[in-house]
Amino acid sequence: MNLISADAITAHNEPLLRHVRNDYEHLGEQLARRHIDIDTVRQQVAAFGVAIPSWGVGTGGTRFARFPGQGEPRNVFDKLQDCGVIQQLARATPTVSLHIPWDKCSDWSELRDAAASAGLAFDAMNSNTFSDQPGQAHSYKFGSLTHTDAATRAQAVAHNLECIEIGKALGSKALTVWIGDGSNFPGQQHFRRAFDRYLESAQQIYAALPGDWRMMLEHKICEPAFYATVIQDWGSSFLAAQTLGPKAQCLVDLGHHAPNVNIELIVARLIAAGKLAGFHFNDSKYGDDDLDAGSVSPYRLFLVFNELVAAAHEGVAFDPAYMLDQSHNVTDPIESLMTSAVQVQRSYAQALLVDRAALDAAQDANDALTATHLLKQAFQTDVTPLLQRVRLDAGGAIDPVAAYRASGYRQRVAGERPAAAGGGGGIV
Ligand code: LRH
Ligand code: MN
Ligand code: MN
Repeated sequence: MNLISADAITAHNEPLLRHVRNDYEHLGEQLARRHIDIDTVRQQVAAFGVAIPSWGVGTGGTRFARFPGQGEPRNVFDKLQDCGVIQQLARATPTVSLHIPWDKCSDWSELRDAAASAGLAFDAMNSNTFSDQPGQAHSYKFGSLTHTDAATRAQAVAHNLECIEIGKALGSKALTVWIGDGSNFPGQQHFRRAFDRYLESAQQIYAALPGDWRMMLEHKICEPAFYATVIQDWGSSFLAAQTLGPKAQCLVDLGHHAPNVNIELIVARLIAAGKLAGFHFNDSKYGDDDLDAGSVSPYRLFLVFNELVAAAHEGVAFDPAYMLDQSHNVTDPIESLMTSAVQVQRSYAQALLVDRAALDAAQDANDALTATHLLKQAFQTDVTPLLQRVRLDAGGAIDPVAAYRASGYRQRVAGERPAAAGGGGGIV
């Protein structure tokens, strides 16, 4: 695949090597004073990866307008190439998550080979029953898995089964199901019946899951249903996951909650119940804004990772799937995705620095101030040199965005890919 040359990355890194070495050594000294071994933390961070959503490499939009950038990917192969560049430079995103039918292609084994040649594998499959596709027999205007009409529900179930089949061909191990079903008027929908229909449909999908697959149920407070959404919160998601069985778990998209909801507490509850499927990382100020991870509330992202690291530290067995889910409306998506992947990695690294024994002691002693200071101490540690070292060791760029800009990749693909149409609304 036509990515960025290894020589270009080396040339970018060369003048910065000395700084990274010195800064890393200095950070190592600081951490040693806190009885933390920097190399151990580095190895843990190096083993961490977050998936790229295939739809994230195209410029996003709102329902008002979309302003495409240069060299927009034309198809799933172009998307994979862009994902390959992200992984090549930032080295934190070894997998890609596909959305069907947006990413449909005629030869899945060709796609699998293309991914391998870009150094990528496939993460969870995402189904789409929130918009109608050309030629579709039944409309999802009034719902999909929960529709009052049995034939529409059957069509939505069949689509999910097709996603599982495609995922099997690609080596995926999970299906993420998010539905927009709900209502826009009080009285429009019978709440309990709609949920029952959801369970009945979801059970059929669950029954088709291979033994080593997971079904990840993604909740969202509102949009497109602005009065009531069937799977609107982690409570509904949890009830459904419990009913379906052990392979069904709850996926937390950070933007899918009301402002001020304590997401890290939800994460803790789901871990305790053995029902945390994983994450869609993004940030928000108002709702499902799909802003870049950590761009508004990096401390909240850290607090989510603090729950994950605490649980792992305490020996809880769980295996969350990590993915970015963002809409890049005003930036080059490749730059945003690299920056966000590094931000997620940063939050993980910071959470690894929390003094767990001291925190346990402060909690037991009801010493609120010391407890919160311990979290702040970890969060306020600048782990940049550690992250740079992780990238360097893996063959990536010390400064991914600078290396990307210097490579001229966007200008190059703009010459190969015709300009995309802008105009009307749409989420991707
Ligand atoms: C819904 C959502 C869900 C979809 C994606 C495009 O808002 O977060 O994950 O699959 O956006
Ligand atoms: Mn999502
Ligand atoms: Mn969303």
